[in-house]
Amino acid sequence: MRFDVVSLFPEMVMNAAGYGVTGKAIENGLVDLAVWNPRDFTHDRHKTVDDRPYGGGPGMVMKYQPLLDVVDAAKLHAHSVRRRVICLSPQGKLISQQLLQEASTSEQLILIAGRYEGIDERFIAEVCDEEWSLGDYVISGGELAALIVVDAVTRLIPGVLGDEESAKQDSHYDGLLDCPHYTRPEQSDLGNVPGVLMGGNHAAIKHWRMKQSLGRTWLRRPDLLEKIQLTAEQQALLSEFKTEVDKLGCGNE
Ligand code: 4GX
Repeated sequence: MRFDVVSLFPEMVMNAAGYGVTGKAIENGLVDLAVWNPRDFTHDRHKTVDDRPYGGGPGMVMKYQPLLDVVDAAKLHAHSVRRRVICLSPQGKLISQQLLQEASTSEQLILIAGRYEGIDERFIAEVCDEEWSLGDYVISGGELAALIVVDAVTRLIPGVLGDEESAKQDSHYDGLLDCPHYTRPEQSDLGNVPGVLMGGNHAAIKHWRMKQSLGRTWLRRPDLLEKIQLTAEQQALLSEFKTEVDKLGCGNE
């Protein structure tokens, strides 16, 4: 996988991606990351990347010419077939694990991180394949959104996560929230670790974790349950969870 991020703040993207899982994946050559600054693709003395909006109003709009040239350069650099140009903006499609899963089969993702009030619409309409959004809130630039895409997609590339930490174990992989996790000490002022996790009965632990995942999803994100088809076993575990909540007023034992 090759990521090409287009940003007026290349160091912000490069630095943040250098940590942890993404940093290791880049180091090991499992993903390539390049950041392109549209300012390097301007032709005027002042390296102008923005201009006043037609029709008036506050703020500035990113000019399309430097962006167009920067995307052409990123395309030439990789000449891949399975390539997508994605603009990050609040007007976009909501980013989900499923959307990222599909994107992870691409060879090259060109991510446009805009600043200011936005980008000349002609660039978005004619050059970008898709527009993606983090959610219904506004941040100051597309860099953090692009970094989230780079991070979440990198986790899905085979070989990036070890077998142990495989993306299959992540919350949202199967459309459910994650189960609770515990580590030492076994007993503390904050409470005790659920007994089943201490017993070494792997089948019982697996069932408990699935029941917790189902239960938490039912309690916190019932909208997610409506999107998936539960197996008969999962339905039984969720019923058990609901009965326990009724009896104990909580779903934790
Ligand atoms: N999910 N922003 C982008 C500038 C902009 C506006 C329109 C292109 C078109 C955001 C989000 C987000 C703020 C980043 C506006 N660029 N990005 N920026 N929510 O709020 O992705």
